[in-house]
Amino acid sequence: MQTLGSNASSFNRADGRKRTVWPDAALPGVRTNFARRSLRVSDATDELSHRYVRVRHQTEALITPLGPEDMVVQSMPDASPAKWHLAHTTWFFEAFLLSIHSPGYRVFDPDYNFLFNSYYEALGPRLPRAQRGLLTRPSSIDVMAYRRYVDGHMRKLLQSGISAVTEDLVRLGLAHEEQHQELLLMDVLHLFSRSPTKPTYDKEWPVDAVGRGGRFKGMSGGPFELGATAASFAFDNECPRHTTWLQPFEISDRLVTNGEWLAFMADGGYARPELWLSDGWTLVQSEAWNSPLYWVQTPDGWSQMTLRGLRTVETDAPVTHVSYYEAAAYAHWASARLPTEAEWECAARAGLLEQVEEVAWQWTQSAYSAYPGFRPAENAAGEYNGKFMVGQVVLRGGASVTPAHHSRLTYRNFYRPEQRWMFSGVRLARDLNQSGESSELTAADSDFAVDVVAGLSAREKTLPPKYFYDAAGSELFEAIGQTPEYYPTRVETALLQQFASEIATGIAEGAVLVEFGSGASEKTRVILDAAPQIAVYVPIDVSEDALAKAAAALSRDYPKLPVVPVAEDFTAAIRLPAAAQGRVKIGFFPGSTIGNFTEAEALRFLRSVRQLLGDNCVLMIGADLVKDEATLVAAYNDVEGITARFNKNLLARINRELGGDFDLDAFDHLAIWNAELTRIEMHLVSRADQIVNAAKHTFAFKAGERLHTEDSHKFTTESFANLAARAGWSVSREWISAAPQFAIFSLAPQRSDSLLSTARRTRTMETKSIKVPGPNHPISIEPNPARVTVRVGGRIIADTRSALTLREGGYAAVQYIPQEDVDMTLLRRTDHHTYCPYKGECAYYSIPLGGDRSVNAVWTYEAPYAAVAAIKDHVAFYPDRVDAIEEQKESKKA
Ligand code: SAH
Ligand code: AVI
Repeated sequence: MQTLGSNASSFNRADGRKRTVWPDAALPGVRTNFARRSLRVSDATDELSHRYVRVRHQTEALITPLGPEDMVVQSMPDASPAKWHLAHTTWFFEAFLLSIHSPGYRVFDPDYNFLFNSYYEALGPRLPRAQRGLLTRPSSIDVMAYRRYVDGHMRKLLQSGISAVTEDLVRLGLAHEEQHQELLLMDVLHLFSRSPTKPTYDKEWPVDAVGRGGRFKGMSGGPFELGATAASFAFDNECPRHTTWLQPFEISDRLVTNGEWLAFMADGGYARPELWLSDGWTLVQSEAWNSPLYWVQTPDGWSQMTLRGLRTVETDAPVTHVSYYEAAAYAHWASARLPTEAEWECAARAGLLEQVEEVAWQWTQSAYSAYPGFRPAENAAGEYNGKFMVGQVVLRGGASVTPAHHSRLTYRNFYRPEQRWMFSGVRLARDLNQSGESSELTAADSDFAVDVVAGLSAREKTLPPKYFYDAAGSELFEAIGQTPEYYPTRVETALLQQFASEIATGIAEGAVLVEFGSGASEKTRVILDAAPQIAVYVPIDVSEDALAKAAAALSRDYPKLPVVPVAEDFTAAIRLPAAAQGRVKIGFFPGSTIGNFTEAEALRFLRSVRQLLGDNCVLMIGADLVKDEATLVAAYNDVEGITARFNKNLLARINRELGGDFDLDAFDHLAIWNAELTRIEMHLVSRADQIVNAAKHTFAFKAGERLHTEDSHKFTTESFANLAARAGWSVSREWISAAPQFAIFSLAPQRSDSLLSTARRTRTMETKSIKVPGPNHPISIEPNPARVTVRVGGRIIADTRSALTLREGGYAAVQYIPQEDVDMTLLRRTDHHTYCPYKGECAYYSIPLGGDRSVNAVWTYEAPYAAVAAIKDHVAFYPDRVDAIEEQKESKKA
C-alpha cells in the first residue's frame, strides 16, 4: 500500500481510524485531567518515550519522497513549506517544554523563536506567515540538526521522570506534531498541484475507499450529550461535555461522491446564484470556480490532482477539497442541508455512519465557537483556541492524510468557509418531522420496503423478525422481559450473575467485548462488572434507537470504557471498528437470539463470526432449551398481551414507515409450539378476508390466513454443540440453569489440525457442563445435629458434631465432615478426579489404614459451585470403603 515505510502506513484508511489538523500550525490547549493515571510511572514514561520517537520518525518519513527544493517553496499564504513544519514542530518542544521544564537547557539557535513561532503572542514577535517561503536559511540540514538536538534533550527529559503537567504537555506536543503531519501532506499536494508537471508524491498512496451505504439514517432527536468527557485525552475546545437538544433528523451514512458532484456541475451547480450563500456566490465569480479545487478538465474528462499524481476522477469515490460554500450549495441543490456538529456526533456515536475518519473531514453547518462553560487551558499553549473562535466552521471526522488514532468522535476541526486545500468532503442531513417522516420520501426503496413486499407477496406470508426492533419494538421487547411468563431474560441474567466471576476468568486483559443484538445492553453490565479487564465494548444492533440509548447509558455508567456501537444487521458482512483491532475478541450473543435464525442462517452467522473474531476468541451464546410445551407457549403468549403488542408492532411499523393501512385489530396474535422443528412460532392471523396496502403495493389476506413473523428455536445441549461444531466451534464450557432451563455456552474456535470427526468434535476434552440445582434435580444441605464418626482399620479417623447432610435427587444422603474434624494425616491424596455438573470438580484421597478397600474412599469439592458452597473444606466418605460411618443422636443438654 505504501512506499513511505511502515511509519507512513499509519496514515491511510486500513484501520478506519484517523485524526486531524488545525488550520495552519494552530495549537489548541489541552485539558490536563484525562484518565491515564492508572499507569505506573515507569510504564507511562516508557510508553511516552516510545510514542515520542514514533511520532517524530513519522514526520521525517513523510519527507523522504521530497527533494530539497520541494521543502522550501510556499505555494500560498495558507500553506507552509515542509522545512518550516519540521522546524516548527521541534520549536514547540523547545519553547513549551525544554526551555521551561529542563533546567539549564540552552536553545539551539536564538533566532529560531522568531522564525518558527506560529501564533503565540505570549512567546514574542514572529516571522509573518506569508513569508515562510523566504526561509532558504536555515538549510534543511540545519533544521534536521535542530530536530536531533531537541530530540536528544527530550529523551533526557523523558527519562528523568516527569510530572503529570509536563507529561500532558508532551502529549500535546505530539498531537500538535501529528496535526502538522497532515498539514505537511496538504501543503505538498497544493504545491505539486501548482507545478506544470503535476509531480507524484507517492505512486502507491492509497485511493479513497468507495462507500457502501448511500442511505439516510433517521434519529429521533431529544437531549444529547455533546463533547468530550474527562475520561480520555481531548483538546480544550471539545469540552465541556454538555446537554444540547436535537430535533428529529436524518443523516447520510456515506459522503457525497464525485459522481454526484458531476451531476451537480452538469445541472449548472456553479452557475446558479439561487443555490449559493451570498459570500460564496461572490467568490465563485471572482475566483471563477467551476469544480472542486484539484479537478482539472482534460480532453478525456475530469482528472484530479492527488498524492498519487494526476488521476481520473473516480465517480464512486467521495468528493474532496470543496469549500464550505460549495458544500452548502451542493446540499441546497440536493434538497438537503449540512448536519450540525451535534447531529454528526450523535449519529457517529450511534454507529450509523461510514467514512467517518478515513477519507475527508466533513463540513458541518456549525460555526466554530465555544461550548457552554468552555475555559481555555491555562498554559501558554491555551492561547490558541479562544482567539480563533470566530469566522470559521467546524468539520468533523478525519481524513486520509490524518494520522491513525489522532482524531476522535468529539474532535472539532475548523477552517474558514472559503478554504479548500484541506481534505474536506460533504455529508448531507435532512430534517425529519415529529412523527419521524423524512422531508423527502426515501423509505419506499429501503431494505425494509423490499423485504415487506417480498414477504407479503409470498404464498405463505412471512416477514423477517429483525424488523420488530424499531424504537417501539425494542421497548416492547424490554417489557416482555418483565412479564412473569417470559423466563429467558430473567433466567439468563441470573445465570450470568451466578457464574460471572467464572466467566470473567476466560476473558483476557485488554479484550474487546463484541455483542450481537445488544438491545438495551443490560446483560452486558453483569459481564462488564465482573471483568474490568475488558477495554472496549462494541455493541452491534439493527435497532438504532436501542443502540444509541444503550451506548449513551453505558458511556455514562462506565466512563472509562470506550463504547463503539455498530448499527448494522449482524447477518451482513460486519467490520469491527478500529478500536477493536489488535485485541482479543470476546463475542457475546445472549437472549437466545440465535434461536430466531433458521438452521442455515445460524450456520452462516456462526461461521462469519468465527472469521470476525479471529483465532484467540471466545464466543458466549445464550440459548433457550427445549422444555414442556405449556411453559414455552406461555412465554410467548403472556396474559397481559405484551408479546401480542410486540408482534403487532410490526404492522404498526409498516403503517408508519411504509405508508401501510393495516388495521391492527383485524389480526390476532398466535404463538404455537412446533414440536417437530423444536420451535415456538409466532404468527398474525387475519380475522377476515381483507385487502391491505403497504409500500405502494396491495396484498390480499383470507380469513384465518397467517403471516409468519418469528421462529424461536429451542435447543438441547447436544443439538447446540452439533450446530456449533458444523460452523467451526467447540463448546468448551456450558452453564445450565435450573428449570425453566436456559443455557450459556462458551465456544472456542475448533483447531484446524483436528482430525476428529464432526460428531466427536462437538465437545472439546475440557467441555464442562455446569448445572444449577432445581426442581428436576434438587439438592439440600442441612446441619446434622448428630455426632458423626468414621472408623477405618479399627481407628476413629473423623469425629464431628458439625457434619452437613447433603441430599441430592434420589441418592442416599451423604455426610460432609469439616476437615478440621478429620485426621487428615491418615489420608493420601490421589490423582483421581471426577466432575459433577451441579457441584464442580471433585478430588479424592485413599486411606492407607484401610488397605485396598479404602482406595479413593474420601472425596472433597475444593471449589464447589455456588449452590453447594457450604461443603467447601469438607470431606465425605464412601460407606463401603470404610469400616463404619456412625451417627449418635445426642440428647440436648439440660
Ligand atoms: N441481547 C438483548 C436483546 C435481545 S432482543 C437481550 O438478551 O436481552 C434481540 C436484539 O437483536 C434486538 O435488540 C434486535 O434489534 C437485535 N437484532 C435482531 N436481528 C438483528 C440483526 N439481523 N442484526 C442486528 N441486530 C439484530
Ligand atoms: C430476541 N428473541 C430471542 C426473542 C425470542 O424469544 O425469540 C424475541 C421474542 N419474541 C417474542 N418474545 C420475545
